[in-house]
Amino acid sequence: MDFRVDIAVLDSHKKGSRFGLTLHNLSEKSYPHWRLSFTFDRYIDPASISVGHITQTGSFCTLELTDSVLYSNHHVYIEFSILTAPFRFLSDGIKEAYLDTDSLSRETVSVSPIVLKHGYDKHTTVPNVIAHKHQLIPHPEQITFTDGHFELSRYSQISWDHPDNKGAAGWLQEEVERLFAMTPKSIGQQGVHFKRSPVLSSEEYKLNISHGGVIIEATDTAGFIYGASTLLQLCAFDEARQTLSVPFVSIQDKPRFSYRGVMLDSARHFQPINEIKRFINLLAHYKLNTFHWHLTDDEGWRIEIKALPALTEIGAWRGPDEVIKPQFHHISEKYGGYYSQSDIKEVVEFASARGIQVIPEIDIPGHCRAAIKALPHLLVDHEDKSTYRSVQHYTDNTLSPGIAGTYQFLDTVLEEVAALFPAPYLHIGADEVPLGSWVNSPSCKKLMQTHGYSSAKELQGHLLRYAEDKLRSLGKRMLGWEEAHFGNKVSKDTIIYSWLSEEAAINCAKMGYDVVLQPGQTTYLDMAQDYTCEEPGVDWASVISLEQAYQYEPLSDIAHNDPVKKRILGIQAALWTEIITHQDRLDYMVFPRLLALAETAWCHEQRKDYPYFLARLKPHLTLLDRQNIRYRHPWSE
Ligand code: TNX
Repeated sequence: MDFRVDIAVLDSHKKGSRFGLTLHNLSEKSYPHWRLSFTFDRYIDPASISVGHITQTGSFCTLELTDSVLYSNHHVYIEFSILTAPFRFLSDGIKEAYLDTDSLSRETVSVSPIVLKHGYDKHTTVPNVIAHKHQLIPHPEQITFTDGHFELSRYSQISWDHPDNKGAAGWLQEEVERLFAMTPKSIGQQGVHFKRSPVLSSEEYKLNISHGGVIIEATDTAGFIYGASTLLQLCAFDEARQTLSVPFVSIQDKPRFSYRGVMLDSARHFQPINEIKRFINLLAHYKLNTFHWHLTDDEGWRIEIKALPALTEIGAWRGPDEVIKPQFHHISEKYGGYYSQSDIKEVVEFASARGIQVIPEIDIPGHCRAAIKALPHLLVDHEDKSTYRSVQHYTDNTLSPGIAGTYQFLDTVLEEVAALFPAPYLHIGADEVPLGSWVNSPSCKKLMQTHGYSSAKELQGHLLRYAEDKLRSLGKRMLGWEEAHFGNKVSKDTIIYSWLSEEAAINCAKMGYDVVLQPGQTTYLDMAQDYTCEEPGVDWASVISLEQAYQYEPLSDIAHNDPVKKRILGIQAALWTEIITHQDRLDYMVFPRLLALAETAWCHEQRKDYPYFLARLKPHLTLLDRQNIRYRHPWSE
């Protein structure tokens, strides 16, 4: 490449760092007029730049210098500062860069790894363990092994006693084929029988393996899927004989929490539908029952809304020549994508066949930049002179509760989304509304006067109550991040997802809200996994090692008999995707930490044991290998 950018931390302390940036022109030509664009996660203090001028929208920065020729085989050097915590990881640096000049078409600029001042350099090791004879994750409630093995071959039969069990039986067959390249032919001999057992509760299952074969008992699809997923984990494949050997065992099993979720952000980076289905299929193996789909954010709108096509025509794409400028990665090209309504139906059906409900999230009133850019005629409050900057450095990402267009947008979007997803829930976001929003908007001031509101937070409550009523009329219960109760307007029907801390969850539970726990410090899979600077990830909430993920115990400070605990519906892991550029990176961040969290979601505290988990994980890795899951190896140096 003809151009290169180097960046180094010059000075760093708790509340800020200074950087030196060098742009090298390695070509034989000089450029009198040029502009460098690059992505950088933190907000650059505009007053701190040594020469020139930087503009920043989200992570997208553009640097311009007046009267500065970029001479052939020379460089330009600038300095700037941030006012936030020090950089610890190499991935904290400049992600990508390109150069615009008068005479050249856009040129990609290579980016050298950042030179850190206080990078992490402490590698932690996972204790070595002896592999256990079985690799079951999550661990079943009751399990008794007896001597002997049953053999499954391609002549085994998978049968069922009720048409409703057929889906799970089909899934087992598909997974045997996918994992072991072996197709049970359903021709005649004894094998696996799916038996309906109405005495069991929802999601509960029994698995019995003896001389007579395998019997899976359950009362609903989820229970049968869990029985089948346990069976798959018990299979030892004999390559030479092309058989699966399963030990004689008797298992009775049911979940600890009724809500066991994973949130995936498809807005910051987009995952094609086949990756979404692969991900959902894996959730079924770990007995997780909810896929929370974060479909909209500042950086992209990912769900087709037929009545508002601009949302995806404009809002689903970003790039140097698009309405929405590049962010994070893939910056010199048009990047994005969206799920058509038929894609969504396909995903919902796929998930439901695996006992998984899909809950969509439409994030309002903050995190709405893509929608606002796509529908300015509806969503821009032209008189609003408020100034704010969101956590992710946007100054124009908040819906206005003071204009009619906002309500028209909400009605249309919520009606279409509610009709697409059968789950009785819809997540409305409500997180991180920037301070300062709406305070200089005449229409918002008027709304405040009409209702006697005294703070802008009440406007957020006003809008969310509208959304809640609308959702109720559509037969849905509203879910929201912990800020959803701000302004004290939504009803106690709303379910709160706490993410900032456990205290927030306790407070909300005490106020009478049902809560789902998703604390950043233990369940955020975009957090780095170790204290070394090469580790991908962020650390604003914490570094989360496998052990920390495993040891998470929801509301551990509260007594078991405290009624507040009854308000906890369950736990959820979250994958925000600012740094998840492709599937291998997703795998690396998710596995095996998700297995640790899945065990907490399924197993009671008394049955959890980290060394025992590791002993099961060790042989389990072979199963991940079989599926080409690019997990972070717990024992590799
Ligand atoms: C906080 S958790 C966010 C997300 C970011 C995430 C990055 C929450 C409700 N908001 O918008 O992607 O941090 O870790």
